[in-house]
Amino acid sequence: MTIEISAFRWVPPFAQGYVRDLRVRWALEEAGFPYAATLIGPKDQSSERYRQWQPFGQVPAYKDEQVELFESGAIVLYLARQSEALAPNDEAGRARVMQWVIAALNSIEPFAQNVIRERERLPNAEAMLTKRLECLSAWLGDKDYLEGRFTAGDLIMTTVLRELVDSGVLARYPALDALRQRCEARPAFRRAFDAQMQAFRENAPA
Ligand SMILES: N[C@@H](CCC(=O)N[C@@H](CS)C(=O)NCC(=O)O)C(=O)O
Repeated sequence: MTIEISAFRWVPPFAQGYVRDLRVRWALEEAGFPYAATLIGPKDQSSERYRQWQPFGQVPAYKDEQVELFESGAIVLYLARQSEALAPNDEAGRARVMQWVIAALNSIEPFAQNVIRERERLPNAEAMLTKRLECLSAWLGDKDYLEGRFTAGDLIMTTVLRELVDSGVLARYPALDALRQRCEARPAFRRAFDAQMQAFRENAPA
């Protein structure tokens, strides 16, 4: 299998050793899978070609004969399915590994990033969000769903996008708002929403 990943050609010294392609390189080393790194710079990051591989213009991205992927967590989970060095090969064991990967990325990393952002006076959260939503909207284009058909990716993305409705931010991205509404119109969403609300109705404090 020929594996290619993207990484930066150069970053300032404070970031060296921390760029997120490290996660993928490390997983590949644990698994013993050889790979080649395509080194990119700022021009490549914003090219149409690279955005087809990594919609946010970031590193890392991954490709082999089967798949092109972005998001370090998704790439590591994909590799973990192929190597017992990274996860047990039973369904329950794999699910528990997935939970820790998502816990690191979702329950810990955002808060770590907030602290770092404050300390290093990085662009504020709204500026970052705007940048990401623009990229997400460009990726969606005129498709109905992120992968063309409804998937768990749309499900989770919708639960995030709907948090932005009241702030008015989402209205600035009509295609994303339409995605949200398309997903929220699904009968399964409605049933889930009603079930949650019913519990609240039944248990409202007197
Ligand atoms: N959630 C992404 C984050 C990727 C990411 O933040 N990559 C940074 C390097 S560590 C990057 O490419 N930054 C440049 C940019 O955002 O333009 C992942 O885990 O793959």
